[in-house]
Amino acid sequence: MGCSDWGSDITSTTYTIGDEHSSYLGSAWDDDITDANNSGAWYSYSGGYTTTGWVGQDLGSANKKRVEKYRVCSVNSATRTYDPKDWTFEGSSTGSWSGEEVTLDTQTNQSFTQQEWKDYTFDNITSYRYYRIDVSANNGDGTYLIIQEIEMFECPRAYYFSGYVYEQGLPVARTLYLYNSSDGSLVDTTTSSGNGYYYLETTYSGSCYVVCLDDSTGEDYKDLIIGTTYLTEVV
Ligand SMILES: [Ca+2]
Ligand SMILES: [Ca+2]
Repeated sequence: MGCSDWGSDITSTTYTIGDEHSSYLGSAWDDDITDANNSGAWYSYSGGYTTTGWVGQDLGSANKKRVEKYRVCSVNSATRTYDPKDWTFEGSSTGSWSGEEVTLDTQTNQSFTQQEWKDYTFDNITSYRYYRIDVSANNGDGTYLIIQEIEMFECPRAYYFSGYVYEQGLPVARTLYLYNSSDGSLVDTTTSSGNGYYYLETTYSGSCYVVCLDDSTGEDYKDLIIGTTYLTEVV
């Protein structure tokens, strides 16, 4: 996807999760892209060094992010067989990684030069608490899978839906509901009082059905035409 300004890396050593050697905890996120051997690089480990594995972030329940880009920096070593070759980048709401996770990006046959950053972007409309990169193959080494650094980014943009509702009586509290027009799932909601113009800022991008309800009566308002598809717009 395109984004005019990706903002800052959202990752942190304090959020780290995954299979890694205890000497290298958090080293995928520590901003150290130089030191390959003394905890500046992530080594996949599960009881012993492994040539496949995963590392990720638990951002916390109050800090979910809508990631649409990540970057991978190869280890600062002359040996290129350590590098990841095939992987998926996944988001999850539970962190159980038992099948509920969503694959957001898939890469195969990737190769790097020494200490090289590579950027990967994709479309994602959901904010997740958990993200990970799950590597299924390295570039041929029989012992190690090493990644020097990973970063993740949100596109700091907002979308909005706006609509006019005619008020027949005194202003009352009302709620706007946005539904995904493809699968009918509720994607956003907001409560507002007063009459006239309603404005809902949302992270949902795309087409939607919108319903506006009077909270006291449950009455819907036909000036937002029920069954009509609307589009959210970039602010
Ligand atoms: Ca970082
Ligand atoms: Ca690092």
